Amino acid sequence: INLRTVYAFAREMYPKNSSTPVQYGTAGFRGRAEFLDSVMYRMGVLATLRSRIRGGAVIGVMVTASHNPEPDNGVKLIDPKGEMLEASWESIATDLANVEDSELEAHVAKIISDNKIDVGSSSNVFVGMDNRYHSPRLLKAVADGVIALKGNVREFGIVTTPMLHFFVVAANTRGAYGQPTEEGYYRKLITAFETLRGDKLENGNYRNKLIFDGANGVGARKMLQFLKRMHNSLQVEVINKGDGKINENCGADHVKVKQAVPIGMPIVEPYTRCVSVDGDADRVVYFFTDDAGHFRLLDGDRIATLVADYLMDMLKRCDLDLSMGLVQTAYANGGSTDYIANTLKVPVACVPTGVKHLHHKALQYDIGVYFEANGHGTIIFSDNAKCLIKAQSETNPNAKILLQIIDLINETVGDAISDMLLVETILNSKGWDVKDWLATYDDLPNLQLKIKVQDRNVITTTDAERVCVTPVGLQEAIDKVVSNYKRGRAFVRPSGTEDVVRVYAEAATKDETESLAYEVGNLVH
Ligand code: 16G
Ligand code: ZN
Repeated sequence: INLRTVYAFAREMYPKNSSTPVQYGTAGFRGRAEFLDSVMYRMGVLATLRSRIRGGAVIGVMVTASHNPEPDNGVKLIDPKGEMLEASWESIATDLANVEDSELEAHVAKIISDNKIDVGSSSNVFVGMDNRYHSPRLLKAVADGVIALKGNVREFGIVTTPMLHFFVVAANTRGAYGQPTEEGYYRKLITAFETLRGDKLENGNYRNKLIFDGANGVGARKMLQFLKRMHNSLQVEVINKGDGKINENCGADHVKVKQAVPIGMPIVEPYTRCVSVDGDADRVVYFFTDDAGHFRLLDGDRIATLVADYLMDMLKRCDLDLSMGLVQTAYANGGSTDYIANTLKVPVACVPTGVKHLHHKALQYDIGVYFEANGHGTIIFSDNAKCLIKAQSETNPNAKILLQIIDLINETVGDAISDMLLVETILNSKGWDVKDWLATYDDLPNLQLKIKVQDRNVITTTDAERVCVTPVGLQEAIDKVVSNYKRGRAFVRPSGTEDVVRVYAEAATKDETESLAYEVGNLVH
């Protein structure tokens, strides 16, 4: 390998055009697309080196800015087991993205020698992108980074983030997880879903019909592909298919944060199940309008509790004694946490924001259910759990069902469509509609604020972001305010994806929640 090529490519095609430092954050690099070409190219380089360090295992690179507005784009790396890039490599990624073009050659050489990378060994990188108009250009930059270091690159074109995770794991497990192709992905999920559903398309209060808000993103396209291949097992009306701007007034983030229906909603009967995903389809929330015309949200906490309840029941029916735990973040509604601890009686853990933290904690259980309130999450089963369930399925029909449930779940990362098919399966099996689901517990009113400050990093936190360490005195002031509110809870944390500080508040009533949020917000200014 001639590292001069790495520099030559960079200088000719992907020169660094911004002096503002960038940081590999909660979900990789994000920002305005016009400043990302050099970052993408360098991440192609980095993925190639990372694959070599991991003995040639496939590394994924996804070009997307998820729920961000259309002018933004971003990139995240996927490790061989489908997990987010190992934390210790985040700083390597940050440093590489920030060096000047003239230092690039020497910097790459240093990464190679520091990590004792055999540059002659094989390297394999999968790349995918969302449907933003600048994604193809940026994807080419990633691919060129791989080529510059003589790695093998396989381009999957427009795919959801969870599909790319699926392909990476499928390839690295040599097909044991599924085939690393788009058809392989559809086949695995649809087969499991339709086997579970059988010919019982409706049951009790459950109706086989829903509205799907695709956020004008990849999720819309892929849902349509699912429907083409399904045998009418689910009737889905897809809205925000891609004619409008990605995530604009639609999608899971809009619905969750604004607590309002997306643009483009058809007129439907009250209590019609509606689903929103985000721009790269790794988040999902449900919502509906009741007969008084009120918007009602069923968010990630609801999905987690529904799934945990169902799995607990299945384990009993399978006569299996496996440990199960539920992982949340500080954004989980206090109502859900109480319900999990007191009614479901499932151990519940709280970790910092970001899928990698939730995933990591969930690995500690035989069955780990993790969801962020924003709808990002999945369920993971340990090898031990899978073995025991498989053995039990020889004699126990419920264990057979559980095996199909495992196939339906994309364990590699939160997958909006897979999560949705799971929720549909559970609601159908319980004979529930959204009203029954919402009745399981009451959410506390809650509110989030964004506050612009000079330097958001002066705020540091501990205890899963629930307690501020700096600036000194801030936490005491928050505690004092919170103590005046019935069922009050509030925290502040610097965002990992935007240049703002976020405030979260919940309390017994809507008015109190608003006043608590603004009081805490004022402490931050
Ligand atoms: C990223 C995270 C998401 C988290 C969000 C918080 C991943 C793949 N994505 O989108 O899980 O909820 O950041 O954003 O980890 P914030 O730090 O701006 O509040
Ligand atoms: Zn996303």
